[in-house]
Amino acid sequence: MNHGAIPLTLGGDHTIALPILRALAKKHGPVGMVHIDAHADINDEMFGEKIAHGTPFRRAVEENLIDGNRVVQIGLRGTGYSAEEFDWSTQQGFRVVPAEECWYKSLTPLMAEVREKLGDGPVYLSFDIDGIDPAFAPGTGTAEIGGLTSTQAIEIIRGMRGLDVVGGDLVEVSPPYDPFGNTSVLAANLLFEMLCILPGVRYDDKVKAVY
Ligand SMILES: [Mn+2]
Repeated sequence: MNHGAIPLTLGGDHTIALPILRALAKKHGPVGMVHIDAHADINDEMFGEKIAHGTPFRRAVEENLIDGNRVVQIGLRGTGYSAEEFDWSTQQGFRVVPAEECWYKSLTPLMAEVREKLGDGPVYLSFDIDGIDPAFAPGTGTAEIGGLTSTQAIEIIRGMRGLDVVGGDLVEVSPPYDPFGNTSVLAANLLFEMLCILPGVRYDDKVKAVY
């Protein structure tokens, strides 16, 4: 951070987003965030723990690391949620986009809305691989059916080009659940896509090269 680097971090457990956001907020103040995930990760506690992979964004709001009015969560679903469970997020100003809102369509129009909501300020991108459907990304610990496609994932990341992205992560890839390595290949490609939308990176669509 002291040398002006933009962190792109690989996980592993989604808990890693919390210390990264702490460091970013020290430099930038509360940041906006695009969060792709099957789960909201806003639990107050998990198995009695305040810091776990289901709680980082509750802590991030409490510690004023993210600006709720500049947060969008995409792909939420899952068997463990009640209808009220997203009320806390919307009270913080989050735009919550459940997976159902993404089914059968391009996410390019949604990303126009996202860019408008996030505006000119600093933005963090937190990408949980389980936001994508297990058909494309089975190698994760808490797979949920009915998720995003790999092309929608690319649309989301490319749709962030032009935003002031100050950091990103790609988390919850779990090699023991990924015996054929296809989830890791997808994750690596999504990180490449992230690299291409960082401010100051020139990307040539035709030759697929980063300068
Ligand atoms: Mn997560």
